[in-house]
Amino acid sequence: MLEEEPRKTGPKWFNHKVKSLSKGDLDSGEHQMEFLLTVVELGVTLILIVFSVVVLEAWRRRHSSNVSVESVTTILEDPTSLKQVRCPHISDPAEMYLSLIVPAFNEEQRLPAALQEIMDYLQGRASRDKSFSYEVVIVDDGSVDGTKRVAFDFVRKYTLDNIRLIPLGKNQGKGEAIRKGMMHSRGELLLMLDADGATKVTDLEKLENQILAVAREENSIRDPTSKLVDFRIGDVQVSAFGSRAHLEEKAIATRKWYRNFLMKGFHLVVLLAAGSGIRDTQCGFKMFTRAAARRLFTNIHLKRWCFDVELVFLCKRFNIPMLEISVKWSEIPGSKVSMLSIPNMLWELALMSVGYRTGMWKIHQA
Ligand SMILES: Nc1nc2c(ncn2[C@@H]2O[C@H](COP(=O)(O)OP(=O)(O)O)[C@@H](O)[C@H]2O)c(=O)[nH]1
Ligand SMILES: [Mg+2]
Repeated sequence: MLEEEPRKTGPKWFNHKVKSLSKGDLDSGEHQMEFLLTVVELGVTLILIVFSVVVLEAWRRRHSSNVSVESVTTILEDPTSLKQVRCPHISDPAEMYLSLIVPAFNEEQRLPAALQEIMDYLQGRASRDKSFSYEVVIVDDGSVDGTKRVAFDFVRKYTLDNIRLIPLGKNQGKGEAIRKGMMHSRGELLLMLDADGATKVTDLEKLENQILAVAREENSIRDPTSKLVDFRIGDVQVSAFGSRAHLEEKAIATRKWYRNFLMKGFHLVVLLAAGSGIRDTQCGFKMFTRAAARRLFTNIHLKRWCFDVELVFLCKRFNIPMLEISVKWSEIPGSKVSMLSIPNMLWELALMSVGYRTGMWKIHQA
């Protein structure tokens, strides 16, 4: 019977291998093939590892000054007196009750209305409750429109003690802007919220009340003899994640398809990268006690859209309680998340997984 010629489909070296198989040398041919494939696999894996290590090391060097040795010397400018004011630091004791951190990138259009709503709420609350003190920290992330001017107008109107602007110079990402804002805030409680007013600012009370309840409980477990009078909310570590998970069904029906794709794909990737616990990691409305913020934001590495996932990862590492609380949410036109953000998000999550798992991203016990 005629021996069937093996099909020559591959490159020369492959056909040579196949030929050797047909000549009855099946065993040794199979072994050679396996050996070759193993070598190729090992080579590719090695190249990937070396590449990841090089990138991570470059990242670590570039950002090593972020962690703990933060630029304490950052200067704030008072647009009224034009005097320079020293920026506070998260390692200083709290000077007020609540800080609101607003990252802003090209928000000339959306910022004024959102900021006005925020200021009206804060002023109203302060006039009802004399013990309530607050500040708003706007972080301008290298905007090229009139964001800085809008922010300075508010600083002039409400004074530097109530509202301040940290300019980052060049665009660094939402995560980095929030980190900077957190690092230079004075509150016992620190809330991050978007500049477009997508969340009702009054919802902060929901997060605040739940944080207070959990913090009191944690405090009494930690020190059963302590009285509530001695208790400082900022000293207990708790985080509260605003969530739109309850709106998901309706949102899927109304949101653009790529946003749904982002959301759905994200759940899976987030689960792999940070584990379970928070259903909506990406909501731009999150509150931290000062102690929790100090620990989280002196460690965080990711600078753009996935920093929220790293926050979940770090909360778990530090055993910081995470509360997920439903908030009202309106989709405001003018979003900056686009299809182009997807590769960056995946890249950030891959970096995070490799960074922590290989120990190249160290965890500081701030
Ligand atoms: N710092 C910084 N903030 C950004 C950047 N892009 C968007 N933001 C801010 O992140 C918040 C949410 O942005 P938005 O585009 O509305 O995102 P979405 O609501 O998730 O679609 C707003 O406060 C933006 O100003 C950026 O590159 N850097
Ligand atoms: Mg938005």
